[in-house]
Amino acid sequence: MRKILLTIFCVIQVQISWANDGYKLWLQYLPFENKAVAEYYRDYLENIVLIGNSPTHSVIQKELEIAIEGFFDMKNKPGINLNPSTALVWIGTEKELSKDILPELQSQINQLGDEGYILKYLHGKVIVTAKGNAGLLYGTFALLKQIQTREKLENLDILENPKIQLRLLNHWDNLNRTVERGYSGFSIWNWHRLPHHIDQQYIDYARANASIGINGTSITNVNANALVLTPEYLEKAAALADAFRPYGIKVYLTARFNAPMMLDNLSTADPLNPEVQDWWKKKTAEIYSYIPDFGGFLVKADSEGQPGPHNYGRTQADGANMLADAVKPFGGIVMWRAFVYNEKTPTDRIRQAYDEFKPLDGKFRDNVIVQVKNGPLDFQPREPFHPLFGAMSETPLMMEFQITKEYLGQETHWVNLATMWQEILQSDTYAKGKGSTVSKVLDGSLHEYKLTGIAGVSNIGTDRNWTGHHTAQGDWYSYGKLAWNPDSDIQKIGQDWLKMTFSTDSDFVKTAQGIMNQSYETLVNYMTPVGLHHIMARSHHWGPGPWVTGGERDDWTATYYHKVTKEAIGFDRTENGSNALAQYAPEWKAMWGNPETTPLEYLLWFHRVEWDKKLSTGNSLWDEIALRYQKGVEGARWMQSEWTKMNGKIDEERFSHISSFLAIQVKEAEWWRDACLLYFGQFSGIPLPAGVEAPKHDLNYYLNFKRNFVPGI
Ligand code: BDP
Repeated sequence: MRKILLTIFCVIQVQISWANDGYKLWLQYLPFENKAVAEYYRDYLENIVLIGNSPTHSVIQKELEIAIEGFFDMKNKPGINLNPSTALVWIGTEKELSKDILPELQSQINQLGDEGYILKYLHGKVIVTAKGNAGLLYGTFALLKQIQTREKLENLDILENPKIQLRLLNHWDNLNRTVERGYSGFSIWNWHRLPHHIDQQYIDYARANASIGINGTSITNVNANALVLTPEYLEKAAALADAFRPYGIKVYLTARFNAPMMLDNLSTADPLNPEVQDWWKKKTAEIYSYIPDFGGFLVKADSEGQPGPHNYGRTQADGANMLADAVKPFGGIVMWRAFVYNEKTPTDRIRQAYDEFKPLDGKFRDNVIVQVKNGPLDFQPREPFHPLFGAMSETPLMMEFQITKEYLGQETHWVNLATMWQEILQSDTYAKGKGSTVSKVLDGSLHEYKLTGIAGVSNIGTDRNWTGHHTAQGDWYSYGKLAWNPDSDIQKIGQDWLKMTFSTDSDFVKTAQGIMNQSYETLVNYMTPVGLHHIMARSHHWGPGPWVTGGERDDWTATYYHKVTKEAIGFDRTENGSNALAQYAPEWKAMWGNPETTPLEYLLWFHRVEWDKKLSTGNSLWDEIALRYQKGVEGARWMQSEWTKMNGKIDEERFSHISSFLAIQVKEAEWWRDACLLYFGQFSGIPLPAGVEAPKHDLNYYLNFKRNFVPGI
C-alpha cells in the first residue's frame, strides 16, 4: 500500500491573473479570492492522503497537485509526505480504505456501481471512496469541484452513480484533420505524429472529460474512412487509447460499412455473406490486438451517401448484428445510428427513421444500441423529441446530441445548449403513461434496457480555448453532466461551470447565468421562430437561406420544409399531410394535431397556417413571425449589454473575446431577421408590424451574400 500525503507550506497570496486564454477550461483552479477562504481549504488541501497504486492513482495525484498549485501561490508547490497521521482527506477505493473507516460506510458502498463514488465527511475527515479506480477519479474531481465552487466540506454526504452507462463524445474528425461541422480549428488528433508523440493536449482532453464523467470517445467521423481500420491507423488509435485508459475513457471507431471491399477487395459487403462476416471477425480481432479494451463501432449506414445494408436488400438489424457478432467475444458494442433517410423514399424525411427502425424493434443483438438524434430532422434550433424515443421497448436507444453548433450560429453565437437538451430530456413520450420522459428512456428505467448510452458530437478543435467561443466550453461541460444524470438541474450545472471557469463572484455568476438562460429562446427567435426549420444556407449551414431550393436533393432545401405560398406557410404533418404526427403518442397527437392547441414553438413544424390567421397571442401569423424575429435581435442586444457590465469582473482576455463574439452574434441576428422577413414578406405581402425595424438592405443583397471557405464542411 502506497500512501501519499500532499502537504503545502505556503503563505497565501491572492493573485488575479489578467491574461487567460481559456485553455484550462473549467479546471482553472483559480486562486482563492481572499485569505479566509484560502485558510479554510488549506487545512484540507495540505493534508490529503491518497492510498493505492495504479495509473489512475497517479493521475489523481497529479490532478491534486495541479489544483493545489492553482489555488495557492505557484511558488509554494506541494511537498510529499509519507506520514498520513494528520490526514484530513482520505482518498482510496473500498479495498484501500482503512479498516476503521470502512464499516461505517459499508452500507453506502454497497449502493455503488463500478463508476460511482462517495464523498463523505466523517469524524473530522473527508472521505473519497469508490469501488473502482474510475469512480475514485470521479470522486476526486467532485471534491475539487466542491472547492472550486466554494462549498463547505463539513456538509459532504454525496453518493453518486452515473445513470447512463456509455457517455461518449463523437468526433466528426477526418484523418486529414479537418472536422466535419467543426468550427474550432482542426482536429486535435495529430495522426501524422502519432503513435510516437502523445501531445499534452490529449492528456488535458482526458482530464477534462474525466472531470465530467465522460467514459468513451469515438475519434473519427461517422462519414467514415475505412483507412482507420488498417494497421497504420490502428497503431495510432492504440496510442490514444493508452493515453486515455488511466482516465477511464475507452476508444471507439467508426466503421465504414463497405470496408471489406475497400480494404481487401471483397466483391460485396453484404452482411449475410459468410466471407464478409468472417472479414469483420478477423478485423475486429486485429483491432483488439492493438486496443485490448476497444469499446466498439459507431456506424452511419444508408444515409447521405454512406454504404449500408440497403445496398444488399438487407435491414439495419442485419447490418448491426453482423458487427455485433464480431465484437461480442471481446465485450464490445455497436452503436448503430438511426439517422437513415433517402431522397428517393417518397415520404416526409422526418418520418423515415421511425418507419425503418420501429418494425425492427427486438431484432437487434443485445450488444447493439441504436443511436438516435434528439429530433427527427437534424439538430435544428428547435425540434420536438424524436418519436423513436419511447417506441422501442425491446431495443436499447441512446441519444445523440450535437454539441457543435452546426445549425445554431456555429462557433460565434452564445447559446446555452443545456436549455435545449433539458427541453428534450424532459419531454414526455407517454410510452408508459404520464412521466415517461426521454430521460427515463435513456437511463434505461422505462424499458429496462440492459445497455444505456448518450453521445455528444464534439465541438472541440485546435483553437487555443478548444471550442472557439469560450462559452461553448460550457456546452461540453453540461453535456457531460447531463450524460451522467439526464435529470440534473441545469441551473446548478451552469453556476458550477461559471464559477470554475471564470469567477466565483456572485454578481458575475448571476449576470452570466441570466444571459445563458435567455440565450436559447433568443436564438430560436432570430433564426427559426414559430416552428420554422431547415431554412439555413446550403451546405455550410451558416446564416439564413429560406430561399434555398432545387439542386440535387429536395430534402436538403428550405422550400421542402416551409412550402411558402402567398396564402400560407408550414409543413402539414397531420393526417391531412405527411402524417409524421402519427408516430407520437395519442396525447401528443391530440395536442399537436390541432393548430389551436399546438404550442407556437411547433406550429409550423406540424401545420400549414395562413398568413392572416389570428394566433393565441392575438397577432396574425405574419405579425407573430416578424415580432419574434425582432425579439430575437433585441434579445441578442440585451445579452451584449448585460455582458458589458461584466467588464473588470473577469480577466480582460476572455472578457474581450466574448464581447467581440457577441457583436458578431448581434449582427448575425439582424441578418437572419432581415433576410427571412424580406424573403417571406414577398409571399405574405403584408407590411412589417410596428416595432419591427426596417431591414438594412434589400432582398437582393441577402440573396447574393456569399462567403468563401466557411468552415466545417
Ligand atoms: C448532418 C450534417 C452532416 C452529418 C450528418 C450526420 O450536416 O455533416 O454527416 O448530419 O449526422 O447534420 O451524419
